[in-house]
Amino acid sequence: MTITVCGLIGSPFYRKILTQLSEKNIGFETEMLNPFKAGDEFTAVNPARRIPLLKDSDNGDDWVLPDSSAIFHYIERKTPEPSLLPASPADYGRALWLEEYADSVLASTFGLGVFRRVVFPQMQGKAPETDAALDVVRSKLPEINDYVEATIGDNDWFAGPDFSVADISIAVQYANLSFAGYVPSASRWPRLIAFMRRIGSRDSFAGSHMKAAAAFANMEKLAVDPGENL
Ligand SMILES: N[C@@H](CCC(=O)N[C@@H](CS)C(=O)NCC(=O)O)C(=O)O
Repeated sequence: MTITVCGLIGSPFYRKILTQLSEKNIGFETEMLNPFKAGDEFTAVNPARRIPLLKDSDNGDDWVLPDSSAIFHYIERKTPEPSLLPASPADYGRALWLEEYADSVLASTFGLGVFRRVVFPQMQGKAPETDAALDVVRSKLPEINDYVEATIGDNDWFAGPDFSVADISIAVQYANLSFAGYVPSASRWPRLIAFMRRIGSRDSFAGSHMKAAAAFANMEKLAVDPGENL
C-alpha cells in the first residue's frame, strides 16, 4: 500500500490528514500540489480545485479522493485503530459537528479573513493587508474564541475523553492564525490556549505544524497590542 497526500504544507486541511496518518502510524508519501497553479488535470479529478487529494495504490493508479473530510473518514474506515472517532454516539455526533464547524466557519474566517490577507500578498512580494486582517481579528474572532472556549470547557479534548478528529480539525485552523501572527489571549481564553499546548505536545501534530511554521518564518506578522486582550 502506498498512500500519497497531495497538497501544500500551509494548508490546514492538508495538515489535518498528515496529523491523522501520523497519529495512526500509517506510512505515507507527499506530493506537492498547488491548487492555484495546477492545470486542467486537477479540475478533472477535483472540480472544486481544492487540496488535499489522496492517492492510495491499493485502489489502483487512477483512484483519487478529494476533500479532507472524505479522506479522513476513508482512512478511519480502512485503518480503524487507533480510532480518531469517538465510540459513543453522542461524542461521535459532536466530533462530526466540530469537524464541520472548523472546516467551514473557522476556515473561512481564519483562512480567508486573516491568513490569506497576511501571507498571500507577501508570497507575491507585496505588503500584507494588515488592517483588513486586524479588522477580522477584532470583529469576528472573539465570538468564535468564546464558543470554542465554552465548548472544550474543563475537558482535555473537544469530543469525549479521547483525542479525535474534532481536536485535529480545530487545531490546524488555529495554527494558520498563528502563522499570520495572531494567537488568542491566554488570559481571556485559557482553555483554548491550554488545548493548543496539549495538542502541540503530540508529535503527530507538531511535526507538520513546525514544517509549516518554518515556511512562514520570514514573513511579516500581525502585531496585536496586548492591551486589546484579543
Ligand atoms: N472542504 C475542503 C476544503 C479544502 C480547501 O479549501 N483547501 C484550500 C487550501 S487550504 C484550497 O485548496 N484552496 C484553493 C482555492 O481556494 O482555490 C477540504 O476539507 O478539503
